[in-house]
Amino acid sequence: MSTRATIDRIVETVHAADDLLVVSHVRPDGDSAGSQFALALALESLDKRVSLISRDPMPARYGTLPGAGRLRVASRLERSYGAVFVLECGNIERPGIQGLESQFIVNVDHHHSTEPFGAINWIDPEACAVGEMIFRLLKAMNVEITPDIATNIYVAILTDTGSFQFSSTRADTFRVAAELADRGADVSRIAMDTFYANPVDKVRKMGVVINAMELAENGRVVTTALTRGDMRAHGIPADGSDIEGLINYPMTIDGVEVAVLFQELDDGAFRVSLRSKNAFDVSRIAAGFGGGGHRKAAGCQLAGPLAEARARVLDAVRKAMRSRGTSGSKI
Ligand SMILES: [Mn+2]
Repeated sequence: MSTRATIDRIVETVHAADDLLVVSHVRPDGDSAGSQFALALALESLDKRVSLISRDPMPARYGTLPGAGRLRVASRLERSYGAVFVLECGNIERPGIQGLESQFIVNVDHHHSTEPFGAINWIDPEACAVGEMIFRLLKAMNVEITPDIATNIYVAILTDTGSFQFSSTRADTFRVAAELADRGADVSRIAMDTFYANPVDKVRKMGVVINAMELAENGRVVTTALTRGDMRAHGIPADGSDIEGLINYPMTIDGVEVAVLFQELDDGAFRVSLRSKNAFDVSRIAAGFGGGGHRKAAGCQLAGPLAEARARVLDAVRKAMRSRGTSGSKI
């Protein structure tokens, strides 16, 4: 089905339903939060009844976004809805919410590995953020882009493009961003609220991540870890689900092409975040361990201990690099 036809179906679905739910993935990030709030505000402007549910609470920097107050934290649906938007999720498990399977699902995502688990599936790997897709959907629905909606979509795009640095940033990205600024998104205030309002523990975690760095493959790969022991040693509460952006600083090392962060979970397993600077496709590494994501940003989960998890991932990266025979060319 063409993109146009898919969007038309989504618009029809919205018009036909009164009672809509919008969910996104566990451990919310800027794209999931901004997209959820923007869509909820837009649907409300069409006089729809809208519910917003997340399994995890919002990180503080997104909890003050317009519309965030409507969000309810829950891990189970109590009833059925006219339609349920599932935003930025690779599969039906990603929201961490029970009871989704039986709902009429509209799946909106921009990961190329996303499964078509919805009744309607709009998957656009070209989109720089789900927020960009929401922008296009609102246009198709003739919804007015208010300053509150513009703010949310701008946050989604700003964070998911790494502040307009990733290769997902196209000329169109700036056209959308420009329109959002025209519609009242305060770009400098949003940047301050998003990147200069970290809890002190988040910055301490960054210290741990930097101290734990190890280079491999002649400096082309950097691995690092956030273990429960290191967190304790630095007096950081181990509640820490918020690791958004922590992997970015190791990525700034000259010559590094791939960065891997191992975050120890309560059960001793490791959540693995992978990033790539060039054409190296980390989503294939993640997929090899049952995860997924984008070519330049992906994740998976591995059993501990850390040394073993690290060796397994490094081995997979090494094999993939050698079979590609890359020279590590920069882009
Ligand atoms: Mn995204």
